[in-house]
Amino acid sequence: AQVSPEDQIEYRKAGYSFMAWNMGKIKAQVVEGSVAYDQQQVAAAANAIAAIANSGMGALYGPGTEKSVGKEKTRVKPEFFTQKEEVAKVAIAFNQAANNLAKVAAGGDKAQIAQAFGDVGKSCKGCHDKFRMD
Ligand code: ASC
Repeated sequence: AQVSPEDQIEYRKAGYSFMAWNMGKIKAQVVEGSVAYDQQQVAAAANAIAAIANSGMGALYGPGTEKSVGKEKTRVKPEFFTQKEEVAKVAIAFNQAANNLAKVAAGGDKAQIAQAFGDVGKSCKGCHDKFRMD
C-alpha cells in the first residue's frame, strides 16, 4: 500500500520517538541508576530499538518528504536525499550498534550494556550531526 508523504513523516517520527523512550529506559537503569536495573526490561527495550532499526525506515524518506507536509514537521536536511552513500554509512552504523545492544542486553552484563548503549547513542548523533537541522 502507498503511504502518503505526510504519513511517512508521521511514521518515521513515531519510530524515533519510540526508540527514544526505550533509550531512556536503558539510560535510567544502566547508565544513571535512577531506576532499578531489570534485565528483562532492558533486554525488551534493546529488542524494541533493534526491531525498529531493522524495520526498513529508509522507505519513509520517499519523494515529497524532504519538507514538512501539512501538520507533519520534519527537520531532515536536503543533503539526506542527495548523499546516499553517507546516509547508508550512518544507517549501517546505527543498525549494527542497535543489533549489538540487543545481543549484549540479552546477556545481562551491565558494563557491557552501558558500552553498547553508548555506541548506539553515538550512532544516533552521527546522523543528527550530518542530516538533522538544529
Ligand atoms: C537518545 C535520543 C537521541 C539519542 C541521542 C544520542 O536517547 O533521544 O536522539 O539518544 O541523544 O546522542
